[in-house]
Amino acid sequence: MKTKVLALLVALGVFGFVGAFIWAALRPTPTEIAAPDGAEPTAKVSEVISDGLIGMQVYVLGNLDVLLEIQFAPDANATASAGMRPDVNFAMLDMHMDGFDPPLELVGSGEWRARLKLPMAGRWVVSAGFGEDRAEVEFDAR
Ligand SMILES: [Cu+2]
Repeated sequence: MKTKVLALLVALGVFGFVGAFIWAALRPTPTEIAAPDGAEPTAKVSEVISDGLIGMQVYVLGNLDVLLEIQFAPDANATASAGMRPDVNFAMLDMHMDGFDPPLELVGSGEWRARLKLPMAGRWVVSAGFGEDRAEVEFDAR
């Protein structure tokens, strides 16, 4: 009787172990937050700021969804490092609306990404950098 229970427990353990691997292989992958394949950014900028080179690409995806990609390559003598989160600000042009700083996801060394929904359509400007030292680019949101 004892061996039967033991055999059952071992069988369940093996089943669970194998099951975990099957689940790992079959589970749905998280929705890829990436630019549409081969799509050109709606707006982009590449600018030398005092700490290095900063690049931004804005993809307007429709339905007020926007994908922002940022790359920061610090100079050798920069005070900002590639792992330092840049300050980002989205603001509307010609409107007295509060700007906002979206959550950023670190996707690589000095590479950041934000996916967000803007509160309204129109002309926006996004800036990124460190303190007052930043690059900016305008785009139309729809
Ligand atoms: Cu507005």
